[in-house]
Amino acid sequence: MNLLVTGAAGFIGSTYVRTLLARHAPHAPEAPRITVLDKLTYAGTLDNLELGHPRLEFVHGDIRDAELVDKLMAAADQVVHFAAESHVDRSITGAGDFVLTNVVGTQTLLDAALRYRVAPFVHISTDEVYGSVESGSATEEHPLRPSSPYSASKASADLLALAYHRTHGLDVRVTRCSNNYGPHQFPEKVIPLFITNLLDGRQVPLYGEGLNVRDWLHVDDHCHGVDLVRTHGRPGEVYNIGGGTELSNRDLTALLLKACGAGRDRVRHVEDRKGHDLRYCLDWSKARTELGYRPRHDFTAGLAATVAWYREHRDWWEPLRRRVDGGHG
Ligand code: NAD
Ligand code: TDX
Repeated sequence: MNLLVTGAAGFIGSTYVRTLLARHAPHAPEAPRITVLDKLTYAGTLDNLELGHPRLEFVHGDIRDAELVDKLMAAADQVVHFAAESHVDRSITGAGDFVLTNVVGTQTLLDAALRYRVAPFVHISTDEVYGSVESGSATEEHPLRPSSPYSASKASADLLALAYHRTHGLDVRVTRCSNNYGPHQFPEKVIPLFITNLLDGRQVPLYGEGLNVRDWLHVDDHCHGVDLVRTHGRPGEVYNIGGGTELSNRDLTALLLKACGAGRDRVRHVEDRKGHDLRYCLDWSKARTELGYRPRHDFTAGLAATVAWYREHRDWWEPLRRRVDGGHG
């Protein structure tokens, strides 16, 4: 079986690929062969991938390159599509790449998948498509009310993917997950940004009052959920994948300060994010009842292990910080 995985030089995609490769012996004949397509934007790094693995091929390219995508899709049996511009703050200062990669790139992949009837096509969407959920939790039927250019581009891609199922009968499956954390996350997202700042003796920029709430999901649990959808999900269906640990940014920051042995003086209150969603919260009972999904990682232990990973892997994150520094204090 040939699996095409897009965006797997990034955080979640690379974790997914490492997990799949580790499941079998390197030369096991029944194990999937994986082709990664990644453009290596600022967010992608080959350090995330085991390049010498006999069942892994890396292709450097853009998901909008229709000729390249056609060639790869012709050789693929299944697709898991992670590639995206993924950072909300960047979409506020410039939305162009978000529309090009997240919308046009997804459509380019869907068109090619349709030509070769590649199935399933698992599309990785996000809880942000529902917009802020001020109370209760969003089921898969909740209206889509994205707030940022990022989430609007992800909602567009998500709806396009579902349209290829309704119009063409393509076996598309969509996952919408909550905020991921864990090793290998690019140090612009709140958890790795705050950890690496604290390890470097800097302050952490907390937006507004720090009262916004996120539901934290360990990246390994997310990858487990994605694979359940790939192997046991139903065509045309959406699956929410939640983490079960709701925290305000203020409370999260307090945990990170403690884990890094830093005091409250290291918090700098900065201007709030424009259009900042107050809260995300998913109802993931569909994934639980249909697929047997449940998050397995305890947040306290998972966060401690994540802090330890960043402590021990300066060689991984220092070059990435240099790519983006100037924007973060
Ligand atoms: P990431 O930014 O770490 O990685 C994205 C990868 O996509 C990078 O390797 C980048 O080089 C690649 N890429 C970007 N544009 C490309 C293009 N045009 N062609 C080919 N490759 C391209 O992102 P992530 O955090 O790993 O997120 C993966 C997916 O999960 C995204 O679709 C994101 O929207 C979704 N998601 C992420 C989270 C989260 O908490 N990180 C939560 C919900 C959903
Ligand atoms: O410097 C910061 N200070 C701060 O207070 C940053 C970067 C963030 N924050 C706050 C904003 C959010 O309320 O922390 C919270 C989390 O922010 P991000 O890490 O940027 O994540 P979020 O905006 O919630 O989006 C993430 O989850 C959903 C991913 O980046 C998306 O790709 C995913 O779709």
